[in-house]
Amino acid sequence: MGQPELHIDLARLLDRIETLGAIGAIVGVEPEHRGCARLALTEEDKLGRDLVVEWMHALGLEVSVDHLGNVVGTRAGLTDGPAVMCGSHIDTVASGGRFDGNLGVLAGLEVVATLNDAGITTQHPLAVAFFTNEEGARFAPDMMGSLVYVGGMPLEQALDTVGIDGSRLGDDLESIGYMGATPVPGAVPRAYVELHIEQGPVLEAEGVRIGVVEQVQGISWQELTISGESNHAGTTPMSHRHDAGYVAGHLMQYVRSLAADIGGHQVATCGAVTLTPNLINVVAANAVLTVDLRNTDEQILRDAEQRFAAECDRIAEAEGVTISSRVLARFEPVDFDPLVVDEVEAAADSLGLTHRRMPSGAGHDAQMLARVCPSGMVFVPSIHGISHNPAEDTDPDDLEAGANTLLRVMMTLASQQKDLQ
Ligand code: HGY
Ligand code: MN
Ligand code: MN
Repeated sequence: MGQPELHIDLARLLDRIETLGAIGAIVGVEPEHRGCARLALTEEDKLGRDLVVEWMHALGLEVSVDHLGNVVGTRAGLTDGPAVMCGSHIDTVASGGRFDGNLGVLAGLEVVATLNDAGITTQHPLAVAFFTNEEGARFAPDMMGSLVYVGGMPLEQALDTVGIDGSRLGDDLESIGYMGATPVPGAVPRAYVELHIEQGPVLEAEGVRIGVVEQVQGISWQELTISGESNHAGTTPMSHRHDAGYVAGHLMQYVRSLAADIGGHQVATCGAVTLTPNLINVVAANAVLTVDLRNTDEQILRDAEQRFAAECDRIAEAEGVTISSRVLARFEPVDFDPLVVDEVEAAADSLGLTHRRMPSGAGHDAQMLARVCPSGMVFVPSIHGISHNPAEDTDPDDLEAGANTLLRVMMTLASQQKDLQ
Protein backbone atom coordinates (compact mmCIF):
# COMPACT_ATOMS: atom_id res chain seq x y z
CA MET A 1 0.00 0.00 0.00
CA GLY A 2 1.50 3.32 -1.03
CA GLN A 3 1.84 5.98 1.62
CA PRO A 4 -0.74 8.81 1.54
CA GLU A 5 0.86 12.12 0.56
CA LEU A 6 1.08 13.65 4.02
CA HIS A 7 3.05 16.78 4.88
CA ILE A 8 3.79 18.35 8.21
CA ASP A 9 2.43 21.76 9.26
CA LEU A 10 5.51 24.00 9.28
CA ALA A 11 3.81 26.90 11.08
CA ARG A 12 2.80 24.57 13.92
CA LEU A 13 6.34 23.15 14.17
CA LEU A 14 7.93 26.61 14.16
CA ASP A 15 5.49 27.75 16.85
CA ARG A 16 6.51 24.88 19.11
CA ILE A 17 10.23 25.53 18.46
CA GLU A 18 9.84 29.21 19.40
CA THR A 19 7.64 28.46 22.43
CA LEU A 20 10.08 25.89 23.83
CA GLY A 21 13.03 28.08 22.85
CA ALA A 22 11.61 30.89 24.99
CA ILE A 23 12.25 28.78 28.10
CA GLY A 24 15.75 29.63 29.26
CA ALA A 25 16.02 32.08 26.33
CA ILE A 26 19.40 33.76 25.81
CA VAL A 27 20.52 36.25 23.16
CA GLY A 28 23.86 35.93 21.40
CA VAL A 29 26.16 38.56 19.93
CA GLU A 30 23.42 39.81 17.60
CA PRO A 31 19.79 40.27 18.77
CA GLU A 32 18.58 37.76 16.17
CA HIS A 33 20.78 35.08 17.71
CA ARG A 34 18.07 33.61 19.95
CA GLY A 35 19.35 30.60 21.85
CA CYS A 36 18.42 28.88 25.06
CA ALA A 37 20.17 27.68 28.17
CA ARG A 38 18.43 24.66 29.76
CA LEU A 39 21.24 22.68 31.39
CA ALA A 40 20.13 19.20 32.42
CA LEU A 41 18.06 18.95 35.58
CA THR A 42 17.89 22.67 36.23
CA GLU A 43 14.66 24.61 36.79
CA GLU A 44 14.75 25.61 33.10
CA ASP A 45 15.01 21.94 32.10
CA LYS A 46 12.00 21.19 34.28
CA LEU A 47 9.95 23.95 32.65
CA GLY A 48 10.89 22.68 29.20
CA ARG A 49 10.00 19.12 30.20
CA ASP A 50 6.64 20.24 31.63
CA LEU A 51 5.77 22.00 28.36
CA VAL A 52 6.68 19.05 26.11
CA VAL A 53 4.81 16.61 28.37
CA GLU A 54 1.78 18.90 28.19
CA TRP A 55 1.99 18.81 24.37
CA MET A 56 2.33 15.02 24.46
CA HIS A 57 -0.86 14.69 26.49
CA ALA A 58 -2.67 17.15 24.22
CA LEU A 59 -1.74 14.96 21.24
CA GLY A 60 -3.27 11.94 22.94
CA LEU A 61 0.04 10.21 23.66
CA GLU A 62 0.39 7.91 26.63
CA VAL A 63 3.27 9.43 28.58
CA SER A 64 5.75 7.47 30.72
CA VAL A 65 8.60 8.86 32.82
CA ASP A 66 11.31 6.40 33.85
CA HIS A 67 13.60 6.22 36.88
CA LEU A 68 16.12 8.56 35.18
CA GLY A 69 13.57 11.01 33.86
CA ASN A 70 13.55 9.77 30.27
CA VAL A 71 10.10 10.65 28.87
CA VAL A 72 8.34 8.58 26.19
CA GLY A 73 4.99 9.47 24.60
CA THR A 74 3.41 6.48 22.86
CA ARG A 75 0.71 6.46 20.17
CA ALA A 76 -1.20 3.17 19.80
CA GLY A 77 -0.97 1.21 16.55
CA LEU A 78 -3.36 -1.24 14.95
CA THR A 79 -1.26 -3.95 16.58
CA ASP A 80 0.56 -4.06 19.90
CA GLY A 81 4.30 -4.65 20.29
CA PRO A 82 7.41 -2.49 20.07
CA ALA A 83 6.93 1.08 18.89
CA VAL A 84 8.80 2.86 16.14
CA MET A 85 10.44 5.59 18.19
CA CYS A 86 11.74 9.02 17.24
CA GLY A 87 13.01 11.77 19.50
CA SER A 88 16.16 13.35 20.85
CA HIS A 89 16.84 15.63 23.84
CA ILE A 90 15.59 18.99 25.14
CA ASP A 91 18.43 19.77 27.55
CA THR A 92 20.98 22.21 26.12
CA VAL A 93 24.50 23.45 26.78
CA ALA A 94 24.82 26.80 28.58
CA SER A 95 25.38 28.57 25.24
CA GLY A 96 22.74 26.50 23.43
CA GLY A 97 20.63 27.10 20.37
CA ARG A 98 16.92 26.38 20.05
CA PHE A 99 17.32 23.51 17.53
CA ASP A 100 19.97 21.12 18.93
CA GLY A 101 17.92 18.17 20.21
CA ASN A 102 14.70 20.17 20.43
CA LEU A 103 14.07 19.80 16.69
CA GLY A 104 14.06 16.00 16.87
CA VAL A 105 11.55 15.95 19.71
CA LEU A 106 9.25 18.64 18.34
CA ALA A 107 9.32 17.20 14.81
CA GLY A 108 8.30 13.90 16.41
CA LEU A 109 5.29 15.65 17.96
CA GLU A 110 4.58 17.18 14.55
CA VAL A 111 4.58 13.69 12.98
CA VAL A 112 1.99 12.63 15.55
CA ALA A 113 -0.10 15.77 15.00
CA THR A 114 -0.04 15.21 11.23
CA LEU A 115 -1.21 11.61 11.60
CA ASN A 116 -3.88 12.68 14.08
CA ASP A 117 -5.17 15.30 11.63
CA ALA A 118 -5.27 12.68 8.88
CA GLY A 119 -6.99 10.14 11.12
CA ILE A 120 -4.31 7.58 10.35
CA THR A 121 -3.31 4.78 12.71
CA THR A 122 -0.08 3.03 11.83
CA GLN A 123 0.34 -0.74 11.95
CA HIS A 124 2.90 -0.55 14.74
CA PRO A 125 2.76 1.90 17.66
CA LEU A 126 4.74 5.15 17.40
CA ALA A 127 6.68 6.83 20.20
CA VAL A 128 8.29 10.22 20.71
CA ALA A 129 11.01 10.39 23.38
CA PHE A 130 13.27 12.89 25.03
CA PHE A 131 16.21 11.52 26.98
CA THR A 132 17.70 12.96 30.14
CA ASN A 133 21.03 14.79 30.09
CA GLU A 134 22.07 14.20 26.49
CA GLU A 135 24.57 17.08 26.57
CA GLY A 136 26.59 15.81 29.52
CA ALA A 137 27.91 19.35 30.02
CA ARG A 138 26.82 19.48 33.67
CA PHE A 139 26.86 15.73 34.46
CA ALA A 140 29.19 13.57 32.36
CA PRO A 141 28.94 11.43 30.28
CA ASP A 142 26.85 12.83 27.48
CA MET A 143 23.94 10.76 26.16
CA MET A 144 23.53 9.54 29.76
CA GLY A 145 19.74 9.16 29.67
CA SER A 146 19.66 7.06 26.51
CA LEU A 147 22.68 5.08 27.74
CA VAL A 148 20.74 4.12 30.88
CA TYR A 149 17.60 3.54 28.79
CA VAL A 150 19.39 0.86 26.75
CA GLY A 151 21.04 -0.71 29.80
CA GLY A 152 24.53 0.67 29.09
CA MET A 153 24.92 2.30 32.50
CA PRO A 154 23.50 1.19 35.87
CA LEU A 155 20.78 3.50 37.17
CA GLU A 156 22.47 3.97 40.56
CA GLN A 157 25.72 5.04 38.91
CA ALA A 158 23.82 7.66 36.91
CA LEU A 159 21.90 8.91 39.95
CA ASP A 160 25.14 9.18 41.97
CA THR A 161 26.92 11.23 39.30
CA VAL A 162 28.33 14.46 40.73
CA GLY A 163 28.09 17.49 38.46
CA ILE A 164 30.63 20.20 37.68
CA ASP A 165 28.87 22.30 40.34
CA GLY A 166 29.11 19.56 42.98
CA SER A 167 25.44 18.57 42.89
CA ARG A 168 24.30 14.92 42.75
CA LEU A 169 22.26 14.05 39.69
CA GLY A 170 19.66 12.00 41.57
CA ASP A 171 18.97 14.84 44.00
CA ASP A 172 18.36 17.31 41.18
CA LEU A 173 16.23 14.80 39.25
CA GLU A 174 14.06 14.35 42.33
CA SER A 175 13.82 18.08 43.02
CA ILE A 176 12.55 18.79 39.48
CA GLY A 177 9.97 16.04 39.90
CA TYR A 178 11.12 13.73 37.09
CA MET A 179 12.29 10.63 38.94
CA GLY A 180 9.54 8.60 37.32
CA ALA A 181 8.02 5.20 38.00
CA THR A 182 8.91 3.39 34.79
CA PRO A 183 11.84 0.98 35.18
CA VAL A 184 15.08 1.12 33.22
CA PRO A 185 16.29 -0.31 30.87
CA GLY A 186 13.32 0.83 28.83
CA ALA A 187 11.16 -1.00 26.32
CA VAL A 188 13.16 -1.91 23.23
CA PRO A 189 11.72 -0.02 20.23
CA ARG A 190 11.07 -1.68 16.86
CA ALA A 191 13.34 1.02 15.37
CA TYR A 192 14.60 4.48 16.28
CA VAL A 193 14.98 7.51 14.01
CA GLU A 194 16.36 10.88 15.15
CA LEU A 195 16.06 14.15 13.24
CA HIS A 196 18.85 16.56 14.21
CA ILE A 197 20.59 19.64 12.90
CA GLU A 198 23.99 18.76 11.43
CA GLN A 199 25.80 21.20 13.71
CA GLY A 200 28.57 21.36 11.12
CA PRO A 201 29.27 23.03 7.74
CA VAL A 202 29.02 20.13 5.26
CA LEU A 203 25.39 20.20 4.04
CA GLU A 204 25.35 23.98 3.71
CA ALA A 205 28.71 24.01 1.87
CA GLU A 206 27.47 21.44 -0.63
CA GLY A 207 23.97 22.87 -0.95
CA VAL A 208 22.44 19.53 0.09
CA ARG A 209 19.10 19.45 1.94
CA ILE A 210 19.21 16.15 3.87
CA GLY A 211 22.06 14.30 5.61
CA VAL A 212 21.64 10.52 5.60
CA VAL A 213 23.68 9.68 8.67
CA GLU A 214 25.59 6.38 8.50
CA GLN A 215 27.72 6.61 11.62
CA VAL A 216 28.47 8.56 14.80
CA GLN A 217 32.16 9.06 15.49
CA GLY A 218 33.93 7.82 18.61
CA ILE A 219 34.13 10.13 21.65
CA SER A 220 36.82 10.32 24.35
CA TRP A 221 36.27 12.77 27.26
CA GLN A 222 38.71 13.08 30.16
CA GLU A 223 39.30 15.51 33.01
CA LEU A 224 42.92 16.17 33.96
CA THR A 225 43.93 17.37 37.42
CA ILE A 226 47.38 18.98 37.27
CA SER A 227 49.03 19.47 40.67
CA GLY A 228 51.97 21.85 40.88
CA GLU A 229 53.13 24.34 43.49
CA SER A 230 51.89 27.85 44.03
CA ASN A 231 54.63 30.39 44.32
CA HIS A 232 55.40 34.07 43.99
CA ALA A 233 55.16 35.30 40.40
CA GLY A 234 57.90 37.85 40.98
CA THR A 235 60.49 36.11 43.10
CA THR A 236 60.42 32.54 41.77
CA PRO A 237 63.06 31.91 39.11
CA MET A 238 61.65 30.17 36.01
CA SER A 239 63.85 27.13 36.71
CA HIS A 240 62.25 26.70 40.15
CA ARG A 241 58.63 26.59 39.07
CA HIS A 242 56.10 23.75 39.07
CA ASP A 243 53.50 25.74 37.21
CA ALA A 244 50.17 23.92 36.73
CA GLY A 245 48.89 26.79 34.60
CA TYR A 246 51.79 26.52 32.19
CA VAL A 247 51.24 22.73 31.85
CA ALA A 248 47.54 23.26 31.18
CA GLY A 249 48.36 25.81 28.50
CA HIS A 250 50.95 23.49 26.97
CA LEU A 251 48.49 20.57 26.77
CA MET A 252 45.79 22.80 25.29
CA GLN A 253 48.24 23.72 22.55
CA TYR A 254 49.41 20.11 22.20
CA VAL A 255 45.93 18.68 21.48
CA ARG A 256 45.52 21.24 18.72
CA SER A 257 48.79 20.19 17.08
CA LEU A 258 47.91 16.51 17.63
CA ALA A 259 44.65 16.93 15.70
CA ALA A 260 46.49 18.75 12.89
CA ASP A 261 49.14 16.02 12.75
CA ILE A 262 46.56 13.20 12.59
CA GLY A 263 44.31 15.05 10.15
CA GLY A 264 41.21 13.46 8.59
CA HIS A 265 38.21 13.45 10.94
CA GLN A 266 40.35 13.94 14.08
CA VAL A 267 39.10 16.74 16.34
CA ALA A 268 40.39 17.83 19.75
CA THR A 269 39.01 20.38 22.20
CA CYS A 270 39.96 21.66 25.64
CA GLY A 271 36.67 23.34 26.50
CA ALA A 272 37.07 23.95 30.21
CA VAL A 273 40.08 24.99 32.30
CA THR A 274 40.16 26.09 35.95
CA LEU A 275 43.29 27.42 37.66
CA THR A 276 43.78 27.62 41.42
CA PRO A 277 44.22 30.11 43.00
CA ASN A 278 43.69 31.90 39.67
CA LEU A 279 45.43 35.14 40.70
CA ILE A 280 47.63 37.44 38.67
CA ASN A 281 50.68 37.26 40.95
CA VAL A 282 50.58 33.58 41.92
CA VAL A 283 52.11 30.67 39.98
CA ALA A 284 49.15 28.30 39.65
CA ALA A 285 49.18 25.43 42.13
CA ASN A 286 46.49 23.42 40.38
CA ALA A 287 44.71 23.20 37.06
CA VAL A 288 41.66 21.16 36.02
CA LEU A 289 41.43 20.71 32.26
CA THR A 290 38.90 18.85 30.09
CA VAL A 291 39.98 17.09 26.90
CA ASP A 292 37.50 16.02 24.17
CA LEU A 293 39.03 13.82 21.41
CA ARG A 294 36.91 12.35 18.60
CA ASN A 295 37.44 10.33 15.44
CA THR A 296 35.38 8.15 13.11
CA ASP A 297 38.10 5.45 13.38
CA GLU A 298 38.47 3.70 16.75
CA GLN A 299 42.11 2.74 16.27
CA ILE A 300 43.13 6.27 15.31
CA LEU A 301 41.22 7.59 18.33
CA ARG A 302 43.10 5.17 20.59
CA ASP A 303 46.40 6.27 19.06
CA ALA A 304 45.47 9.90 19.73
CA GLU A 305 44.68 9.05 23.37
CA GLN A 306 48.02 7.24 23.77
CA ARG A 307 50.04 10.07 22.20
CA PHE A 308 48.30 12.56 24.47
CA ALA A 309 48.96 10.42 27.56
CA ALA A 310 52.66 10.16 26.62
CA GLU A 311 52.88 13.96 26.30
CA CYS A 312 51.26 14.33 29.72
CA ASP A 313 53.94 12.06 31.22
CA ARG A 314 56.70 13.99 29.46
CA ILE A 315 55.58 17.49 30.48
CA ALA A 316 54.78 16.36 34.06
CA GLU A 317 58.35 15.09 34.41
CA ALA A 318 59.84 18.20 32.85
CA GLU A 319 57.84 20.66 34.99
CA GLY A 320 57.80 18.62 38.19
CA VAL A 321 54.02 18.40 38.47
CA THR A 322 51.70 15.41 38.80
CA ILE A 323 48.84 14.80 36.38
CA SER A 324 45.88 12.52 37.11
CA SER A 325 43.19 11.74 34.55
CA ARG A 326 39.52 10.79 35.04
CA VAL A 327 37.55 9.35 32.11
CA LEU A 328 34.27 11.24 31.72
CA ALA A 329 32.97 9.52 28.59
CA ARG A 330 34.30 6.92 26.17
CA PHE A 331 32.12 5.70 23.28
CA GLU A 332 33.39 3.85 20.20
CA PRO A 333 32.15 4.84 16.74
CA VAL A 334 28.66 3.48 15.96
CA ASP A 335 27.41 2.41 12.53
CA PHE A 336 23.66 2.77 11.94
CA ASP A 337 21.51 -0.04 10.59
CA PRO A 338 21.73 -0.15 6.78
CA LEU A 339 17.98 -0.77 6.51
CA VAL A 340 17.15 2.44 8.40
CA VAL A 341 19.85 4.36 6.55
CA ASP A 342 18.33 3.18 3.27
CA GLU A 343 14.84 4.22 4.43
CA VAL A 344 16.07 7.73 5.26
CA GLU A 345 17.68 7.97 1.82
CA ALA A 346 14.52 6.66 0.10
CA ALA A 347 12.33 9.11 2.01
CA ALA A 348 14.49 12.08 1.00
CA ASP A 349 14.44 10.79 -2.57
CA SER A 350 10.65 10.44 -2.62
CA LEU A 351 10.37 14.06 -1.48
CA GLY A 352 12.69 15.22 -4.24
CA LEU A 353 15.27 16.42 -1.71
CA THR A 354 18.98 16.36 -2.42
CA HIS A 355 20.80 14.18 0.09
CA ARG A 356 24.19 12.72 0.90
CA ARG A 357 25.47 10.05 3.25
CA MET A 358 27.70 11.26 6.04
CA PRO A 359 29.04 10.57 9.56
CA SER A 360 28.00 12.58 12.60
CA GLY A 361 30.68 14.62 14.34
CA ALA A 362 28.45 15.11 17.38
CA GLY A 363 27.22 12.47 19.77
CA HIS A 364 23.51 11.65 19.76
CA ASP A 365 20.99 9.50 21.60
CA ALA A 366 20.64 7.48 18.39
CA GLN A 367 24.10 6.02 18.96
CA MET A 368 22.84 4.50 22.20
CA LEU A 369 19.51 3.24 20.79
CA ALA A 370 21.57 1.58 18.05
CA ARG A 371 22.76 -0.85 20.74
CA VAL A 372 19.26 -2.35 21.04
CA CYS A 373 17.35 -1.66 17.81
CA PRO A 374 17.80 -0.65 14.16
CA SER A 375 18.53 3.08 14.33
CA GLY A 376 19.34 5.97 12.05
CA MET A 377 19.40 9.76 11.79
CA VAL A 378 18.25 12.53 9.49
CA PHE A 379 20.34 15.72 9.34
CA VAL A 380 19.30 19.17 8.14
CA PRO A 381 21.79 21.96 7.40
CA SER A 382 23.07 24.36 10.07
CA ILE A 383 23.51 27.92 8.86
CA HIS A 384 27.25 28.70 8.86
CA GLY A 385 27.69 25.26 10.48
CA ILE A 386 27.27 26.85 13.91
CA SER A 387 25.93 25.06 16.99
CA HIS A 388 26.31 25.14 20.80
CA ASN A 389 25.94 28.87 20.21
CA PRO A 390 22.82 31.14 20.34
CA ALA A 391 23.52 31.91 16.66
CA GLU A 392 22.56 28.28 15.85
CA ASP A 393 19.98 28.45 13.06
CA THR A 394 18.40 26.41 10.27
CA ASP A 395 16.30 27.66 7.37
CA PRO A 396 12.56 26.97 7.94
CA ASP A 397 12.37 25.25 4.53
CA ASP A 398 15.07 22.85 5.72
CA LEU A 399 13.24 22.27 9.01
CA GLU A 400 10.17 21.37 6.95
CA ALA A 401 12.18 19.09 4.67
CA GLY A 402 13.69 17.29 7.65
CA ALA A 403 10.36 16.86 9.43
CA ASN A 404 8.70 15.56 6.25
CA THR A 405 11.56 13.10 5.79
CA LEU A 406 11.10 11.94 9.39
CA LEU A 407 7.36 11.57 8.78
CA ARG A 408 7.97 9.39 5.73
CA VAL A 409 10.52 7.19 7.47
CA MET A 410 8.35 6.75 10.56
CA MET A 411 5.30 5.80 8.48
CA THR A 412 7.31 3.30 6.45
CA LEU A 413 8.91 1.65 9.47
CA ALA A 414 5.60 1.64 11.38
CA SER A 415 3.71 0.03 8.51
CA GLN A 416 6.21 -2.58 7.36
CA GLN A 417 5.19 -6.19 7.79
CA LYS A 418 8.75 -7.50 7.57
CA ASP A 419 10.83 -7.98 10.67
CA LEU A 420 13.42 -5.25 11.19
CA GLN A 421 15.66 -7.01 13.69
O1 HGY B 1 28.97 16.38 22.81
C1 HGY B 1 28.19 16.08 21.91
O2 HGY B 1 28.57 15.65 20.85
C2 HGY B 1 26.69 16.24 22.11
O3 HGY B 1 26.36 17.58 21.89
N1 HGY B 1 26.30 15.81 23.41
MN1 MN C 1 22.09 17.22 20.22
MN1 MN D 1 24.54 19.35 21.72
